[in-house]
Order: sequence, then C-alpha cells, then structure tokens
Amino acid sequence: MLKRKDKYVVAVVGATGAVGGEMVSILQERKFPVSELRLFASDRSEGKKIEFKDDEIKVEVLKEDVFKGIDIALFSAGAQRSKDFAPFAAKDGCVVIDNSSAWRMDPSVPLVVPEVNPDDLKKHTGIIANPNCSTIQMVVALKPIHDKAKIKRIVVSTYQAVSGTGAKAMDELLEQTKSLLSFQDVKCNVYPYQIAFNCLPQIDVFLENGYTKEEMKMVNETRKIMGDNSIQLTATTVRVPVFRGHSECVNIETEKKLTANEARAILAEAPGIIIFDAPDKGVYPLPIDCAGKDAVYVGRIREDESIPSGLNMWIVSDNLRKGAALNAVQIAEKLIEFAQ
Ligand code: 25A
Ligand code: L14
Repeated sequence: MLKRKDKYVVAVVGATGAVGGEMVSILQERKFPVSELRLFASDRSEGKKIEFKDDEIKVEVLKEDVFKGIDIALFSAGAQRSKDFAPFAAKDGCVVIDNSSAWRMDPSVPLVVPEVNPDDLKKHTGIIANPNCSTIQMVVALKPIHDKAKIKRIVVSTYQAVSGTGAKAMDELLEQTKSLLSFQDVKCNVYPYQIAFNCLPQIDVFLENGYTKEEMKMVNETRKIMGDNSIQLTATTVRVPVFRGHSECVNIETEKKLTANEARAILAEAPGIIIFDAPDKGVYPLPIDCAGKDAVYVGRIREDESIPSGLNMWIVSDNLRKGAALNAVQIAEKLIEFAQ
C-alpha cells in the first residue's frame, strides 16, 4: 500500500512516447502532488529534455535498479518492458501503474477504472494494471446501465485512432496522406497495409479463434473490471485514419427493459460521462471534438427494435487521455485517497 505523504516521487517510464508525454502533461494539469519527477525511456532518448512545471527534466535510461526511492511509477513503454521491469520496481517498494497488456489478466493484479471498480485497488500487491483504451471508455458508459438493468450481452465494433499504436503510427498516417496527395508511393512501416484513406479490420495480432488480441482484450477485461463473468460479449476492432479519439458502436441486451430516455437519464448522472445526443439538431460525439478532453462522450442512444430489451449507442473518448494516461493518473489519485 502507498504510504500517505504530502508529495510523492513519481516516475514516467516511456516518457518520450505518445502516452508517456500525455502522462507528464496530465500530472502537471491536475496538480498531482509531485515532489520529484523522474523520466525514463530507451537509450535512444537519453538526455532528451522534457518540460514539467518550470523545470526541464532529463530523460534517463531505464534500468532494473532505478526504482529505489520512487513512490509511484506510471509505465507506458510497451508490454515487454513492463514484464521485464515492473517486478523490480514493486520489489523496491514502488507502486507500478502499468498501461500495457502485460499484467492485466493476472489474478493478483487489479485492473481498474476509477469510475467503475475503485475498491479493487485495495487488493494490490505492487502492480496495478490500466485497462485497454477501448475497454475503458466502454465500461465507463456501460457500468451505470449494468447496475440498473443488468447487461446480458454486448456487441461492439470499434473505430480506433492510430495514436493508440504510438507516435510512430501518427507519423505514418501523416506521411502516407502527404504522399498520396502528391501522387507518390506510400510506405508502410507500422501497419501491414496503407492506413491513410483506408480501414484495417485488424488491431494487434490474430489468435487461434480468428479474433484479434485487441478483440479478446475487450472481452476478458470488460468481465474482470465489471466483476461479472456472465456478461456475453463479442467485439470487432477496426483501425481508422483518425489521429486521436476512439469511437465505438455498442449494442447491448439487458435483463430489464430500459427506454432510450431512461438510459439517457442514468448516463447523465454517471461520473466521467458527457451526453452529446440531439439527433434533431445533428448533435453526436465526434473524435475530433473529443481529442484533448477528459470525458467519455455518449450519443445516438436508441432502442434496439429487433429485441425486447436492447439499446444502441455511440461512445467516443480520447484514447491517449481517458483511454490511457488520464485513467492511470486517476488510479494514482485514488491510491493517495486510500493511503494511510
Ligand atoms: O507510445 P510510443 O510512442 O510507441 O512510445 C513508447 C515509449 O516506450 C519507450 C519509448 O522510448 C517511448 O517512450 N521505450 C521503448 N523501448 C524502451 C526501452 N527498452 C523504452 N523505454 C525504456 N526502455 P524511446 O526512447 O524508444 O522513444 C522515443 C521514440 O519516440 C519518438 N517520439 C516521441 N514523441 C514523438 C515521437 N515521434 C514523433 N512524434 C512524437 N510526438 C521519438 O522520436 C523516438 O523515436 P524523436 O523525435 O525523439 O526521435 C526520432 C529520431 O529517432 C530515430 N530513431 C528511431 N528509432 C531509432 C532511431 N535511431 C536509432 N535507433 C532507433 N532504433 C529516428 O530516425 C528519428 O531521427
Ligand atoms: O492497451 O491501438 O493493449 O495499437 C495495444 C495496441 C492499446 C492500443 C493495449 C493500438 C493496446 C493499441
């Protein structure tokens, strides 16, 4: 457990990356009680300077023995780094909040979205997992409905931004777009096929059951976070040429019938959600509007007329913020609240 202090020594591992950079700015924006910030990345970035408050902090190379004296480490340097280094951090008394898929399904590791299952944090033993971006925004919107009407089945299709893959993927979308607009050949380094002006129905690797790993993360993580293994769920995850902001088309079947208005009223009261739903005025959430914002935006709420009790909705959120860096910092804030 984290010991209560006025201020904490905080580390960001992967600080030069797309999510790591966002973590540094969110710590600053939310006035997180930081006594010292340490930044780590690969040797490629050693000595690079990153601004934090009125200081410039030098990026250090990640090593096994750097964690002594660090209270909280936010990891975002890929699953392999998390597997290799998080145990060393935990051994040295540092609480790890890990943004990768490395530890999420480990039964001894809490998988937490503060609006949904904050109390799971109390059981941590040094490593806490931050869920997958698409899963986070979906459970923020579905938990309040599950509590009122019990969700039996979820069918979700995602439209995911390239920033989920990191800074290199954002460069690839930009470069391919420039090439195509100037009649040059496109180069594919990050994705298997051209992403500019295209959609790719593959995120992460394919598994034996024909689903992608990203799709199965949504299935397994949703059940773990909601604490209900009886929820049936099937997912199709698609990459679209959007820089920032994941969108999701979500269909649910509930035990108790909810009208669209009842669902809207439940979501209007729920934490972390903003409803953008006025079809008569053409109002619904768009990734370009949600980029840089903290909330999970919900719109297009309507009854599924093909079954007795079902709903459709469109859920959008900034994948680098609520989907990653913000959720991790909110976990750290909850840990402080629980600290003694
Ligand atoms: O989420 P991301 O974006 O995928 O980032 C993942 C995070 O995990 C870290 C990684 O650190 C990053 O912080 N990480 C990876 N392996 C790690 C390890 N073993 C590790 N941390 C610890 N231990 P990093 O130092 O590898 O990341 C820096 C890379 O991210 C680029 N970048 C950051 N912000 C960016 C951005 N690129 C575009 N837009 C942004 N906003 C960063 O770019 C660097 O590539 P750069 O501008 O600092 O440098 C680009 C130059 O680097 C050269 N280059 C690229 N790869 C290599 C290389 N040079 C030598 N060897 C390479 N393998 C490029 O040619 C370019 O000139
Ligand atoms: O959190 O968009 O497991 O490429 C791995 C790949 C998140 C997003 C995770 C992507 C992700 C991701």
